[in-house]
Amino acid sequence: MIEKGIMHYRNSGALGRLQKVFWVVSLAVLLTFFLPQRASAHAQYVRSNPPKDATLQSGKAPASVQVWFSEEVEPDFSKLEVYNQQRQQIDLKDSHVTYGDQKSMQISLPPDLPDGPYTVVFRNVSREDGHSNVGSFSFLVGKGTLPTDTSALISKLQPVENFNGWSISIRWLNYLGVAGLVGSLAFLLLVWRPVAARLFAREAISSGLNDIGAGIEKYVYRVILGSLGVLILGWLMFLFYQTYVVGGGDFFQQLSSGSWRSLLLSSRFGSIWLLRLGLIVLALFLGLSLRYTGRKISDSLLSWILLLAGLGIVITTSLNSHSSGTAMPWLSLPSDMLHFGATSFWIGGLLALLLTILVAWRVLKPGAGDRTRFLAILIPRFSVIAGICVAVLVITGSVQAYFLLGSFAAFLNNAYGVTLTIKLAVFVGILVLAAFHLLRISPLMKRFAQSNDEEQGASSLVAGRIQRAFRRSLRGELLFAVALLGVVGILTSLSPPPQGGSGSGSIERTGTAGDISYKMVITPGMVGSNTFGLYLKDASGKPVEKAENVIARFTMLDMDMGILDVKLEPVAETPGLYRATDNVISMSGDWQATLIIMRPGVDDVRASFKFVVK
Ligand code: HEM
Ligand SMILES: [Cu+2]
Repeated sequence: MIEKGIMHYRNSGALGRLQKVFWVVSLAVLLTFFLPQRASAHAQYVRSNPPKDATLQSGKAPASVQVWFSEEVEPDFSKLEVYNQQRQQIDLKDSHVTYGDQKSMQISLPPDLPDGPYTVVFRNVSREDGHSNVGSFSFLVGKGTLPTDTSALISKLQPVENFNGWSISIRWLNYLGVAGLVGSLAFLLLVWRPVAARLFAREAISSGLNDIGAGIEKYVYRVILGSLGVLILGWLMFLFYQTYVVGGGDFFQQLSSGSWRSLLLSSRFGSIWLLRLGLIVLALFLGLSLRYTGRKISDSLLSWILLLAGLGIVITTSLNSHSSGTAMPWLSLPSDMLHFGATSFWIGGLLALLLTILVAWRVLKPGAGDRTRFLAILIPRFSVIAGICVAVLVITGSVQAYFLLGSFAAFLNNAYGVTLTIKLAVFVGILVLAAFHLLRISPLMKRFAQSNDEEQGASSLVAGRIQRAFRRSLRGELLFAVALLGVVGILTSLSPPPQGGSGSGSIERTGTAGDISYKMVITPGMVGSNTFGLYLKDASGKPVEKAENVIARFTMLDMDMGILDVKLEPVAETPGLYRATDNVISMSGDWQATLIIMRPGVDDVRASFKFVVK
């Protein structure tokens, strides 16, 4: 019976419009992925001097080591250390952020360092999102082999896995608190006010409008105070959690160490934390004054200021998110703010909508048609706001995904991408329910509201049954939404996948030279010192070990700089690999490399390729 009634009044016009919107949005999303890719993630290793895996000439150990990261790092909570083959720390313990470049760190080495392999380990905390990262790389002075296992050195730095239950639940609490505060308030101001006016003007319900209004005010007030409580709890936990992240080691030991004080006073995280604390206190003050001056929330200037404070809290969340560490923060930051703002309006609004119906159902008795006419005015108004939020979420979400994933493959080939895909699946589930409310229930209620027919009118049994189904599926929608925020807590605890392209990585070329097939890797492929690794195989697939002389000859194509030869030396532990570190790449632009391979008793072979240095 319900199904039949619903099918009968199916609104195909709105559905058609929704489909068009869907295709336009999908196309827009698709197009963004054809744009060039950019690097991002936590503060990752980008390049260094000496470069990773460099082989330096005997007796030419560097006087210092410099490392560049993909994001700015917290000076007080980031460090480098350098170890020799015996795992003794040999640096001068003066590790510091490079003056004028927050993305780079330096450390000095003692003079007359003996030949041998050295390993640099780093532990940093990103200034952008507060995540910590540890890693290592090695270089070789003179002959020898590069260390292959540096895990013992890394574990000395007490790495913190950013992905853990604390991080996820703190973020979840924060999302719930902001959504409750901002969304319920926005509902009262933007949905309930006009709806109440319309109910009154059209005399849609026989009596009880004031009772409903008072009931909603009471509930929303409780939601606001409850949300503020959740926010305070979440924000205190965040401070303790971040203390643990920057210090590493044992959670409770860090709590009692008092290092949270220096974190508060000398890190970007600390400034944002204090700013947000101020906003929460302001919101609490405004909320309490609303109460004690006896004002109606829906009818007071204070409420608008409270809403602004809530949006301020939204902004502090974005400032501390991955979107503040992208290559274009001026675009991704506002986009993230809109994303989280729309989330809050929508999900907090859903909660307030459910509470409103709960209150109204107590006041409005069944059988009079009041409930039908009430919903016929309430649902469309809420749908306008929810529809705008969904559109904003899809557009800004796509912008975020473009910056943080960079390719379609990244939706599936790493934990971050898979989590985002799961989030989208939950989102689609919510959308199905929302579309059901917007396209089926809402038109039906409007239709029923216009008639007093016993079978198909405002007070009919069918109307009552559809309303019960509606309340159930609305509760389902809210549950899904709360779960979705949990998935987002997981998402923002994970590291977005590292991306290739400019800023990190290396230049790779493969090809053939006579009977030899080669693979050349230039790391980091930027102006300055580079490591050239050339791997050679003969026609039968065996590594070429007996080359007398392997030369990489470089010419700058944009400007005459002459011919620059680099002699590549065989690497003992890897047959077929020839390597050298050199700073021939002295300017950006188009370069050509010619590989010349000389073997005894065979003609020399050559191959050339071009590459671009940014
Ligand atoms: C097409 C749909 C969507 C896409 C592509 C998308 C994508 C993203 C991405 C890439 C992030 C960045 C996460 C990070 O900082 O590492 C994000 C954050 C977030 N998303 Fe979405 N999202 C979508 C829809 C939604 C929906 C429907 C909701 C909630 C109802 C939502 C809530 C959030 C929240 C709360 C954040 C965290 C913001 C922050 O920490 O600053 N998203 N989203
Ligand atoms: Cu991160």
